[in-house]
This record gives sequence, structure tokens and C-alpha cells, in this order.
Amino acid sequence: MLLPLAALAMMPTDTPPAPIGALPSPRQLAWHKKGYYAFVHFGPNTFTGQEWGSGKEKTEVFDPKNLDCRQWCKVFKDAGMTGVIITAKHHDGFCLWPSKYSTHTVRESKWKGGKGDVLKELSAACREFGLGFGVYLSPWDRNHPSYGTDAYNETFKNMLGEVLGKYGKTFEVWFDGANGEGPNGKKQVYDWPGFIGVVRKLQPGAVIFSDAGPDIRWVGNEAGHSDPTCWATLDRDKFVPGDPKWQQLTQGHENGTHWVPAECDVSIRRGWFWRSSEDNTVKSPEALMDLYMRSSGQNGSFLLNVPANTDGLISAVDQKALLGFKTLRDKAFAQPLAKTARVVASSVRGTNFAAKNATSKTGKYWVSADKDTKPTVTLTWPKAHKIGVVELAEHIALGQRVQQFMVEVRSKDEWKAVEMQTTIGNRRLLDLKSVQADGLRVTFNQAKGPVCLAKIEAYEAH
Ligand code: FUL
Repeated sequence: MLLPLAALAMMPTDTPPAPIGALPSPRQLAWHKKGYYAFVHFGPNTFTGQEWGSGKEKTEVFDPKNLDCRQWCKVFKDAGMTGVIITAKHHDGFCLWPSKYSTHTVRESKWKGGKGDVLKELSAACREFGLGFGVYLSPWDRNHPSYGTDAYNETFKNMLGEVLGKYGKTFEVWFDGANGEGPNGKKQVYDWPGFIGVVRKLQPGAVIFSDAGPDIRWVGNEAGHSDPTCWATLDRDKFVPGDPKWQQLTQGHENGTHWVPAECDVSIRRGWFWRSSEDNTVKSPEALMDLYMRSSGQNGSFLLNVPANTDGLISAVDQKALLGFKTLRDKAFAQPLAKTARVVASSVRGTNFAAKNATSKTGKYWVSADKDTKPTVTLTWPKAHKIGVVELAEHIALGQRVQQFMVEVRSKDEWKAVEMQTTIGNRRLLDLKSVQADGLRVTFNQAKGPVCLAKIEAYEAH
């Protein structure tokens, strides 16, 4: 079709800029909004005090007499979490649901006379409390007799079919990359394409996590944070689960071929499984806040393990820490200042992409002009404020672009640089530590193309 000249002249500024590099899929975009959610390690290890069960534990050990998944979900909801991922099967092979494909399950335990099903109770509680339901499944199985043979791959796919077919919507499937020997001393060659195929068929909206994606990657540490430089992009095909190059996962690859953002996992206690002896290792609200700033606030998500205890409940000490952390977060983000600011950008692509978009919740974003090589956005206020956290977000649907940026604050007519940073991506949080200022300026020194900023916000410090 031939466009009239006038329409052609308008196009470059009224349409979004071309996307750059690898882009997120719709399921990844939905996942990016989840931000902070719970991991629950639970199973025979909870009762034996081990981290890695041998698979030889008697099924009777599993007997959480007062199990109450509604209590877990209430705690997590009150804590501001958005979902729960449960260890449906850890390395010991014990299934928290009565799988037809194993004889090492809740059905063989004493709990509820063998009639219980943790996944059924948890998925129902998640629905009731409006939390996402996710499952961790370890392909490594130290109990299953067929482990180490082709038959096991079929067994694992059948188990996945049960877990993903019977309990409603699943937001994330977590594949542990650990791969050791099974009961007969053999290692397994995993059928990853087959496993992924089952997830895609039964839960097309779920993201798949492993050391190597395909959708979400491990961040390369179990300490709960990413790196200040964190790309959502990765040369995914160069990785396999359990890969020795895991250090590269912390930063990702600037020009990676695929969108595979980082998930930052850590336990609230020393171990992944609950032990009363580790009650005194529960992280403080301040320590959790610090990790949140460096995970959710560094282009990752924060997956915090809060293990259920032998009663089948979340312990009081963990609850206290979670709620203390929630209070700190509420306080830090209580008073957004951008809505009262005058917002000016060095350039604007066109009327649809005004700078003000980045300070309002319209879903729109600011785009700098093509020719602007060092775009800036400036917020000024009629009077000074104590600025605590600054939040930035790119419009990631068009790719992660910013490579280097500077933050300055103005006090008594003088601008002073307070941060020189690299990446932003889905979300970047910076703690300016109560700096007194009546202006905030961000300069994008280097980006892969026009800057597409979905959010700039400054929060009053308390
Ligand atoms: C690791 C496992 O070996 C740990 O037991 C734990 O489940 C952690 C989250 O992943 O690979």
C-alpha cells in the first residue's frame, strides 16, 4: 500500500522504535511481574534433618500431623509474595502426591492414612489466596529403580504429566540441574526436550526454570542476588543444566541470543529444609530487604525459600522475619514523589512517548529521539525531599537496551553524581540513602538504541 507523504512523515515518531536483540515471550512478560515469591522445601528431609536424602528413608518418616497449606498461603500473602513453588519431588525421589509411577510417595506414608496429597492441598490454598502455584521437580532421583535407564525418562515425563495435569494452573516449573547417581549407581542422560514438551503441552503459560532456561535461568549462586550488571539475555544454546560455566549466569550475556532472565534463590535459613536447630539462622528483615534490592531490584526475581516444619506449618520465627521485611518494604515505597515533579526529557520520539509516561501508571513509556545519543530525564520539585530508593524500569517488550547510566541529584542549584551504573532491564532499584534534593536526573550514557523507559520513580526516605 502507498502511504500519503504526510503519513510517512509522521510514522517514525508515532510508532514505537524497532525492537532490539532477544525479546521476552508473553509467558516471560507475565513472570516478570511476579517479582517475589516463596519456595517451600518439604519432604522426608524435614523429618530426618538431611539436605539430600538418600532415597532409602522409610516412607513412615513423613508425617506432618498438622499440615495446613492455608496457613502457609496466608503467611505468604500477608508477606506480599505472589506465588509458591513446592518441592513436589526432591533428589530422594519421595513424591508429595500419590504418583502412579512410584512406590515412594505420600500414599506409602502414615500421613492421613496414606490418603493425603500435598499438591492438592497447596494448589487449592494458592487459588483461595490468589497466589501462583509452582512446582519444583528433581530429575535426579535416588530412589527410583529405573533411574539411569531410558525407562526413567518416560517415568519422569509421566510424573510431570500428573503434577501438571491434575492441580490446575501452574506458573513455574523448576527443574533442578543436580545429576548424581541413582540407587543402582547409574547416572541418567536426561531427555530435556521431552520434559520441556510435556510442560508446553499441559501448561503453556508456565515458565520453565533450570540452570539453562529455557525461560528462566538460575542466577549462578544460592545467595539470593544477581549482579549490578544483569542482562536478561543469554547465549542459551551454549548451556545445559548443571553446566560448569554457571558463573556467567549471574550477569548473563549483553548480546545473548535468547531472553532468559535470572531468578535469585536463597533460603531464609541456613538449610533448604527446616531444622529446629537452625531457628537462630533465620535472616533479619534488614538482610531480606538487602537481598530484595539486589534481586528484584537488579533485573531478577526473588525466590525466597521458607521451609515448612515437621508439623507441616511455617514456623513463627520465619513468619516474624517475613512480616518485618514486608513492613520495611512498605515503608521504603510508601511515598512516591514523581507525581508531584516537573518531568523534562532531553528529547522525545513523538507525542505518544512523552517523558511523563514513565512517571504515570498508564502502561505507556518514554522514548528518546533516535538522534539523541545521551538522553536524559529530569525530575524537579518546588521544594527539597529526602530521597531514599529510586526505581527505574525499561519497556522490556522492545528488548533490554541501557548499557550505562548516571544518576545525579540537585541540591542548592548544584548537580552531583551519586550513581554510575550499567543495566536496568525489568527493574532497577537504587538506594540513595536519604539524600536531600529538589532534583533528580538520569543520563543514559550508553544504550543499544533509543531508550524506552517504563518507569522512573523516587521514594521519600523515612
Ligand atoms: C539444589 C539442590 O541440590 C538443593 O537441595 C536445593 O533444592 C536447591 C534449591 O537446588 O540444586
